[in-house]
Amino acid sequence: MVALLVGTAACGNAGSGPATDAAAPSSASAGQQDGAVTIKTFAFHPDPVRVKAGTTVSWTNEDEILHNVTSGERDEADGTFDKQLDGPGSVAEHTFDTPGTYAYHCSIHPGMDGVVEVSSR
Ligand SMILES: [Cu+2]
Repeated sequence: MVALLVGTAACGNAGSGPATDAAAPSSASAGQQDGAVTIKTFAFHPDPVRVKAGTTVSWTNEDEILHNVTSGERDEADGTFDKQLDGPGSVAEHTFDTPGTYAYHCSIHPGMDGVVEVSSR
């Protein structure tokens, strides 16, 4: 079945202009990072890590021992995430949707503290 809609457009909504919701380019702009954090010799690199809202930060353990990434200041875990990294090559991820500054830490090792800085898109 074929429906023909010809010559009946009297409502005037043709030619109303191009769509205005084009997606933003996906390339990172200056000063932003891709969210890849490496854990090496009991430290997070880079620290702070700076990303845009909506970015998934990934932590990769390159040490031979167990670490974790726990959201919040040390002794004030906020419960947003708490992910274990069992050994070399283990990866944990968390997506940061809201701009802000987010502290996190490894609850096993004093001094392993990091920050994620999330900017608006
Ligand atoms: Cu640790």
